[in-house]
Amino acid sequence: MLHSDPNTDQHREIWTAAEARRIFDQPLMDLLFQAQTVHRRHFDPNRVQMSRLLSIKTGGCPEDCSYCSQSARHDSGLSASKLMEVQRVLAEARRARDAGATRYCMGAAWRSPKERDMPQIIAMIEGVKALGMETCMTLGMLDPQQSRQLAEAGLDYYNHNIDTSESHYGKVITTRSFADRLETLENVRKSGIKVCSGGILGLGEGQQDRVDMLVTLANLPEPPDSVPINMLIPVEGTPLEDAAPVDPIDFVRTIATARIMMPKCHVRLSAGRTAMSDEMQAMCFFAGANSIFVGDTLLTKDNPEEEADMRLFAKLGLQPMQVHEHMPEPTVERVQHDPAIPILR
Ligand code: SAM
Ligand code: DTB
Ligand code: SF4
Repeated sequence: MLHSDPNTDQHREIWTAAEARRIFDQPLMDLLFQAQTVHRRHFDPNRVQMSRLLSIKTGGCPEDCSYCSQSARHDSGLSASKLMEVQRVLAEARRARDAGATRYCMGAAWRSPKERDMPQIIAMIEGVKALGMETCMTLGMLDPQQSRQLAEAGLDYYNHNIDTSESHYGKVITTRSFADRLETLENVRKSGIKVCSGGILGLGEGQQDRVDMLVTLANLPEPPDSVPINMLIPVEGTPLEDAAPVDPIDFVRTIATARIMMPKCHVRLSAGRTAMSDEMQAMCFFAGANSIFVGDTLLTKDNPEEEADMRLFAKLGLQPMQVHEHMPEPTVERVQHDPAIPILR
């Protein structure tokens, strides 16, 4: 549905849950074709952005997210660590850059950062930027002043996931609300940092929750620049250790729907790739995913080895996306059997 925005006087798409559900429920071949068509309008379909994660402060988190290995309330066997030294972070970032990552994402198991940690955090942002990489952080909730401090330090992205639909949220996390998450996203956006926000599939949610999560993201005052779609990595000792696995086709449908609803964002095929076949990942890329985490560890759990990803990229003819790479203006051709559908090369 098109609405006019009173602030900018421009028309923008505001999605209803029913419209989004119609997209999600289409026959799979129609959904994939639509998603790939939208994808080609805005991106080179053979380029995938590569981000590298580092846990700069692991475990001991006061929040009760029922999927997470790092919550102090679950017994996942993880030992908590203090905030990492800046020089160690920079050494790791340099290694990631040399292995092809263009964005460095630093994550801390905090409810929100403390004032005393800010100088160290700022030094990490400045140091990673000096290596020529894009910077991303995920540190929990931010107030307006903290967002401004990070923006002034030059932070490019802030990751803060809404995780699931508003109605399923309370079954997964009780120590902070869905509204708290949206408030941090608003503070981040107003400070000028680009928003990275998505969620997890496999938390016991239904199809409508998946669609509703995408509706919330797409209807933010500005859609996020990056949308990570994680597949739950079941962690022993957490309440979700025995959660039912996600149907791979439903996962692909969610990626495709995200691509169609947020055409210009980077849709990241995030946690859970070690449990995905090459074929499933290929379908996710065809559905419009164009970003991944590389390196054999995410924050605390496994990710595919570098060699496995290199083999996959070679098999699929995929290339890494460079920093600030933009799509050249596409040439529009029309398919013979259906003149309404543009094909872009
Ligand atoms: N503490 C910060 C926060 O929650 O905003 C940042 C770190 S937190 C680990 C980042 C995100 O990782 C979560 O929002 C969640 O979406 C994802 N995540 C955590 N554990 C996961 C798991 N076991 N499987 C899949 N995704 C997970
Ligand atoms: C996101 O959406 N996924 C990443 C990143 N943002 C910070 C984290 C995935 C964590 C997977 C579980 C772990 O490694 O502990
Ligand atoms: Fe803490 Fe983030 Fe894990 Fe929740 S997801 S327990 S906030 S580290």
